[in-house]
Amino acid sequence: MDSGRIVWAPHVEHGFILGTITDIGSTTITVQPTAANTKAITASYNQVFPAELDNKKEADDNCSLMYLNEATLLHNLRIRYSKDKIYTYVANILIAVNPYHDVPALYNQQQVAKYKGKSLGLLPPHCYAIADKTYRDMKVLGLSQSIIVSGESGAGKTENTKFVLRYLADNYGSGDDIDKRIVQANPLLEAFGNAKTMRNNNSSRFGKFVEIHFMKVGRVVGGFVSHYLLEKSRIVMQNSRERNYHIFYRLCCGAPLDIRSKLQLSSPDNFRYLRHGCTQYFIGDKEAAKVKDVLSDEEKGGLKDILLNDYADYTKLVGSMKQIGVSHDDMLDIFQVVAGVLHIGNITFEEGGDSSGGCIVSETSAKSIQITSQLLGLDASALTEALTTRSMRSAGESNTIKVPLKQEQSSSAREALAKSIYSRLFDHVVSRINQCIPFQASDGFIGILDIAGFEYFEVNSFEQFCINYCNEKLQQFFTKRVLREEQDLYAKEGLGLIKPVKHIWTLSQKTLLSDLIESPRTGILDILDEENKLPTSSDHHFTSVIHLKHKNHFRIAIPRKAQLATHRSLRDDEGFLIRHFAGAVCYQTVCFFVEKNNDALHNSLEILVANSKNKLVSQIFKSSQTHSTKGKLNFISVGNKFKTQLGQLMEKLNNTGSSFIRCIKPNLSMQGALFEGGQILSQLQCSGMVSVLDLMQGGFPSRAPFNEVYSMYKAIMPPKLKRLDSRLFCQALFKAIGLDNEDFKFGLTKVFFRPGKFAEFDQLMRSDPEHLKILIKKVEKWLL
Ligand code: AOV
Ligand code: MG
Repeated sequence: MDSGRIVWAPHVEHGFILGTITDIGSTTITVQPTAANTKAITASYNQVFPAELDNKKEADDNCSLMYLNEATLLHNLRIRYSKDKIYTYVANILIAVNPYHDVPALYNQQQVAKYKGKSLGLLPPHCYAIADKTYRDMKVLGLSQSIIVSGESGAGKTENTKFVLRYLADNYGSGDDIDKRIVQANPLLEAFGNAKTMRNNNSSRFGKFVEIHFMKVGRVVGGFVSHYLLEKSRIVMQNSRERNYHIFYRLCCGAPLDIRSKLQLSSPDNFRYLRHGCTQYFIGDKEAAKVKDVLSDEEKGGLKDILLNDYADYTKLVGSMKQIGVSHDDMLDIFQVVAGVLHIGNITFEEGGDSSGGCIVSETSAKSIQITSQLLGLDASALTEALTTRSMRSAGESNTIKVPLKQEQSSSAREALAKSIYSRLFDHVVSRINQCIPFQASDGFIGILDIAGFEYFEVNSFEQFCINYCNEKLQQFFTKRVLREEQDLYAKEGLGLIKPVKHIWTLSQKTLLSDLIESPRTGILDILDEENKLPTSSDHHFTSVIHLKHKNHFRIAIPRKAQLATHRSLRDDEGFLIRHFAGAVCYQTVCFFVEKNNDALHNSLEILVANSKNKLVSQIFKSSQTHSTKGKLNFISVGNKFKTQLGQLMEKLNNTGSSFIRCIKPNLSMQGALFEGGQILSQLQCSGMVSVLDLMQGGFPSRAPFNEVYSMYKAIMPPKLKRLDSRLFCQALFKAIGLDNEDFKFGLTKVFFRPGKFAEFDQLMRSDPEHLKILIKKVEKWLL
């Protein structure tokens, strides 16, 4: 890189900005930005990247740019985004930038039809193209396929998942009910598993893998949904600008009067589990008009969808349930349990006043005990007892004694009960959906994984630990597959065995997973389980054990003050820091890390609900197996269950062909046409896209089809050369001008370049007229 060259220099807000090199030091480069009134930027060598000569140039596939680096990738996305071209490829990986407004032209029926049967790359990049590729691969190779959709909250994973499902059902459906059912399962899943958060008005609070199964003839026969890690804390508590799961508001605001009165439902303001969160919801036409008038424009911005939909969505939900084949009675049974959960939340406790230190149910919530018991098929006094006492078996004695609970213990028993019922109800809803899309036999499937990407918040707890653990596994898989794809492409193009490999970070990921997280006994998951089983478990003790067992591991550290964005600094036994592939994350353990790993209710509650007279309630509790540990709480490990599920998922992924959709959130304010370069760049880094570029650098990352090269330069070439077909044209040209054989390779359809060599070649071709004349002479001579 010489002085005067146009480059991309790092910039916090925009990611990179364009400028000219003004000074080259021993370790740094100084760049004067092209934009007026902008100060010079001095950055280290590896932060400054060569820019394309034509900075308006965009490419469907980043690999056809002359310079393949994170800056040109970001810029390509930026230009395309401004034209509503939200999809872009990097080789076979699809990047999707959330447009935050409807782009009907992208998803209409003509588009669905257009992509059918077309090879990747023939048409503009699209999730339909990926869907069709997986379908054709499944048929031709006889191998099931998976599509892994990832990205941070609000990036568009769920929307893209739905587009893909609908595409497959529309183009390759059996034409009967089953296609519609697979598509209609989504509103049901979203009603129970999605909520408004600060990042996304319709945020999925669970992960899912949806399989569509096909017969040999290539028609849909059925489907299967697996789900992961529903966020349970939301059921009892939400941030003041977030909401609980949609279903609660839909029932309170949208259900017809007879259902609402049967379930004793009224305005969300009357329920403790709803009123602490964001209280805006849609009640009905008249009330909605009122709410809309009261809200400021800013508030309306974020809430518009929600305001308009709560009421209507109830009707849509009922329609979906009917369409997938859930009977009216089954639906009411489910709604009854949802209402029961809301009423549990209204049970409050106060000090008992006697010497036992125990508490009693507050007088004001006596009615809530009644309603809850009635809705959930429980005996009111048994419920009261189970919430205010705990059965203990003292050592050496066979009979159990009742120990009174303190007020806060009863409150936490109540929250545990609500969370447990709702999360098991969610399991039930998913299995109900699976019953509605059954299949006897299948010859293969396409599975779509919609799961939250890497998370890094101010305070990170068990939930982030699980999701980042999962992303660590997916990233490892991603790397492996991208490498393989590169090698496959080279083989297909006849280039022979080339290793585009940088093995280093695949290896270090492996050690993170196998040493730190998954290993038996010493891995974090097992240390955590051991802690849960102790008679007096504590977050502090758990944290100390982790630091003790992994003292010298380079991937883990004691969180130092400077590394924390938290409000207060952490002590050594209050957290641990893990260096993930996407960056270091500090996990704070003192926010119920250990408790969150336990899925079991205490014994009395467990027995109570398992014997409920409400069939659905007893059914959802019968299926779970708890194992009691001496005198202590029952324990069901959330972490190890997730590890097992993840293991099964990885096995499925390993046995299928795979495609990747990387979703990108363009800005934090959820609005269209706003491209915040800095934070998009960090998403590209976290999603492993930047590493993919690095990885490709080891091979031949820039590639251009022969006919592209032909049309780029034919105008300046002698007629003789122009008569050759495009491949021969390229060969003649390259040989004649004496390019170094190491710098490029000829495939069957494309020429492949070493990093930066395509650009050098292009510069050569476009250099001054005198030089060009010499070049043409050379070519003519060679042709003779
Ligand atoms: P997510 O699944 O990635 O977040 P969503 O798929 O729910 O994100 O997208 C968030 C919102 O962005 C949607 O509700 C739409 O309003 C909008 N959106 C996304 N993609 C498109 C698109 N292709 N066209 C139009 N609008 C779009 V989370 O579930 O929070 O991680 O947990
Ligand atoms: Mg989602």
